[in-house]
Amino acid sequence: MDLQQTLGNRIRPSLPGGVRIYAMADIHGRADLLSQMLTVIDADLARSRPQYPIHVFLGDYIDRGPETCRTIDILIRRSRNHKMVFLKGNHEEYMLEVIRDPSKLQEWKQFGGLQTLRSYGLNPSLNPSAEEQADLIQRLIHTMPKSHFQFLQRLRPTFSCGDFFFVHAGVRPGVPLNNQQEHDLFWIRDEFLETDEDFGKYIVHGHSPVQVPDIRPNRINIDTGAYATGNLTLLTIQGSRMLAL
Ligand SMILES: [Mn+2]
Repeated sequence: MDLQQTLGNRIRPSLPGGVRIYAMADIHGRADLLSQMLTVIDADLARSRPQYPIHVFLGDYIDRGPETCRTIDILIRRSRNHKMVFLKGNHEEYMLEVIRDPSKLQEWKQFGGLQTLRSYGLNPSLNPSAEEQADLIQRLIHTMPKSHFQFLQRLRPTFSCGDFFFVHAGVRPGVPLNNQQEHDLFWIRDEFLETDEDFGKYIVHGHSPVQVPDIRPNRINIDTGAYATGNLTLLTIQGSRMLAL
């Protein structure tokens, strides 16, 4: 892709020397695609031998796809010997919300929570009563490995490196990057997607599926709807070069 053409007169964003970032968004339980991509990264690491490789995941690891549990396992295991940054998506925020308040279970099911429950071996009935809902969440809490809870609780809202700013959904126009509300960072769509405001950093995000990575003067969207399309995009950034695969 020709970023320079897209950028016009804006300055090309760049990373500090030696840093190579591998970014992925919206895995949504597709552990199969994640594993494939990690193999691609391993080959790239062996070939390019960057000084400071960093994996950045833009959130929405869970729901919709069939393998939430295995997805989180793979990420936790790999983070033991790789530098990895895990951002929070709206789905993880909602799951933590359901654990606090089981009455939100019905709504969670509407955006793919059922697949998450199933991946942990739970099988709720079609219309569970309030009592069943509370019981189900209790069972989820007991079934989920502690490490998975920690993973969910430690997710960060944003990550910034050099001229790049990584976030799940986007940022609110007109608000400085260091003063954004979490709800916007995890959920925002139109107000962010429609603006060409220069945010001071180049925004790398997911959350709003596109057919191919959408590169704009102020942002790049790498959510290619993996759970439905089978296309998980890997964005590699080094210096001021970006490569989407
Ligand atoms: Mn999302």
